[in-house]
Amino acid sequence: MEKVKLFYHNHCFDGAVSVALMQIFLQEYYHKKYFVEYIPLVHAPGFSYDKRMFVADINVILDFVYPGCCEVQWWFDHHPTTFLNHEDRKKFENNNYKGHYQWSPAADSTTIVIKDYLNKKFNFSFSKELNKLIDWVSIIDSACFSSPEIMVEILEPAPAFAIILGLSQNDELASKFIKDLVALQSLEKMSRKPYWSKKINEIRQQNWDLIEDIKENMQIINRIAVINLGNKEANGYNKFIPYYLDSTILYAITLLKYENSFKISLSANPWDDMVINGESHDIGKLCKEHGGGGHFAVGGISFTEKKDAQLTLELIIKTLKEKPVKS
Ligand SMILES: [Mn+2]
Repeated sequence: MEKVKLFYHNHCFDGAVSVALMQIFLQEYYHKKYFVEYIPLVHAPGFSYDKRMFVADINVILDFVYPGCCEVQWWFDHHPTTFLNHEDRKKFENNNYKGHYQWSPAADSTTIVIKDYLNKKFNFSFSKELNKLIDWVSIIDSACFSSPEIMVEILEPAPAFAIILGLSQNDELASKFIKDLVALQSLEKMSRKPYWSKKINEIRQQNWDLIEDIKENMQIINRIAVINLGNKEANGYNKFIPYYLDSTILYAITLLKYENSFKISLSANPWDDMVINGESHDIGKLCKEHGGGGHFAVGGISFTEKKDAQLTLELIIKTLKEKPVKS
């Protein structure tokens, strides 16, 4: 039996679904059974591949860094940051690879890159249900939700599984998710299995508890929501809840407590016109000024001491109250 090794982006819904899609394609298109191994990868400073990783008959990398060596037959990604260095990028641009490689930085997910490529090159289509799943993955991976309800009420299986995979530190859980998705080819059917329905209920309950905590500890002044959860250890945070509770909030700043640290989570309301038009404060930039980082509408800063976190929180609130300056 041929051996397939599938490397993918860990703790990520897009990565895990991409692996399932690829396995479904290989099995159905080539009418074969494979010995399959799933290997999660995480971004870390100094990450690089080692040729000894790619000893299977078929080596696949999905939703992760460009491999830059000839032992990988399939590589699909959409991350703009996929190339580790300039030489790798040149190699790829000069078609210096053997195999099926596709990089689409404008795509909302790797699943859509896979779908389009397999359709064009092999005339292969996934089932209607899997295509619906690919749409969900794209919405979730690009955070283009029509409203905060989707990620707060978690009524649909896709956001539920996305949250479960994102929070889990357990690689076995991701492997089980992929295996079950390959077998059932339906998140709807998976969500009715006792193992997964229990997990889905747990994260829904956790979220309702968090909503209560936020309600009790949120103060809104000048459209800025200040949420102090610094007295209770966080069990995962959901940055959409403030906007779910009050859609007029423009910024939400939350103090979170973890086992050995504190964190400020800062975001701008992605459904507010000021944020959509880029007229709000640049959250990532603001966080960076205080030692953290992020994107235009969401960011975070970590601290070891609570008093430092509180001091920074006050400084940021002061800046948020001022009119943003265009840079
Ligand atoms: Mn992705």
